[in-house]
Amino acid sequence: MRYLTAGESHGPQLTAIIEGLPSQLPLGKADIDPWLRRRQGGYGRGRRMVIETDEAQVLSGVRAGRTTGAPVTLVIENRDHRNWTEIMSPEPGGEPRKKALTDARPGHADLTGGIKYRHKDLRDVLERASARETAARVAVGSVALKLLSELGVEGANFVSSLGGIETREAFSWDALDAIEASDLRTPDADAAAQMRERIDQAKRDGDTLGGILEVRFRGLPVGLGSFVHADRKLDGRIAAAVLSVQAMKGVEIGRAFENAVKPGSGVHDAVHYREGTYARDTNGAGGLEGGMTNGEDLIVRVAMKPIATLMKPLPTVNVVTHEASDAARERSDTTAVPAAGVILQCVIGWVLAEAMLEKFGGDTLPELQERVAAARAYAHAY
Ligand code: EPS
Repeated sequence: MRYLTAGESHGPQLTAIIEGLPSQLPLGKADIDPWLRRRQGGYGRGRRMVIETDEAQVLSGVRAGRTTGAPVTLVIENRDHRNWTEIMSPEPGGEPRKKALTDARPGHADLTGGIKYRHKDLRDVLERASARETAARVAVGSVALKLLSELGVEGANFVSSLGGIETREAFSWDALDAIEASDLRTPDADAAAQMRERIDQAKRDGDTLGGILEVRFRGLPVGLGSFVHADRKLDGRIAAAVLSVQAMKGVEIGRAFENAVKPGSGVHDAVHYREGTYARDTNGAGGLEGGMTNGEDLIVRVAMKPIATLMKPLPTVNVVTHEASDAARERSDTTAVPAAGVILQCVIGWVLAEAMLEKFGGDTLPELQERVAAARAYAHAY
């Protein structure tokens, strides 16, 4: 299974093509659009999210509510494009450029991207570097999550900390509704109130905030991924997917950084045999051993840096005049930490769905379901 996305932040649309999905997967807008809306949410987002009401058009590969096995094309319209038609036009001309960006923002792709692709209007960089692109990856990931749900796998994402304020309540699968209802994607109402205050303060200061996200999956069969070769290790593939999301700078499986300071006896999960199968009472490994799922919940924690566009800008250099200047101020978010969890669940879901298809194959969902059920029975009785 593979996918490609295309589209600029203020171009007409975002486009994604998914190839290799099994046929007979029930799929429609109702499986995709709620994920797009979730991605748009969260306290601290900017005005762009008021302009957009993201929804996907399904343009190929699905008939009568089921995948056919052909490539699936998804399109998300950028409503804001109507304000940018001339600026974003592919036709020659348009010099001098309107809304040209020349004061490179520290921490953004602007300066390095300008040098690499030889642009002096850094809008040619930022339009594709923008986190707007994650809308396409969420649409793609929502299809993967649908496939996983048909195979008995469920995911969750929540904000573990934001702007230095920590969620103190331990995660529970029973807290999914509370997380969903929270504009900070945390079940801890006290922490959420403090996070809102911190975001309001950052907004007043013209500043931005990062945080730590946690994504979990349960119901994964034993043995997705492999230990036999570097590029098949699932932890490496998950880390690559996570760090490919704009602003994600650190990833740990389970409590990796905490585990690093403990002796092995306090980290590794003892194995027992109970009621005719294997059991672990702890999950320090975060669901992965030897680059493979071990049947426990997958736990991935991710550090997001604060967004690079500051309303109280940092010093920079104008790439045309080479004079000192203030970094460009583009409309942006004070924080997108709650949205990031949604995006991360989608991109990790994609890696898991891909690993499912690698292990179990299948042109059709029923074949895949039969094979996953057989593998579960084998692992239980092993
Ligand atoms: C985003 C769209 C962007 C930004 C933000 C996220 O829209 P605009 O640039 O028109 O305001 O709100 O993008 C960034 C933080 C970034 O660095 O590019 C979105 O759809 O999530």
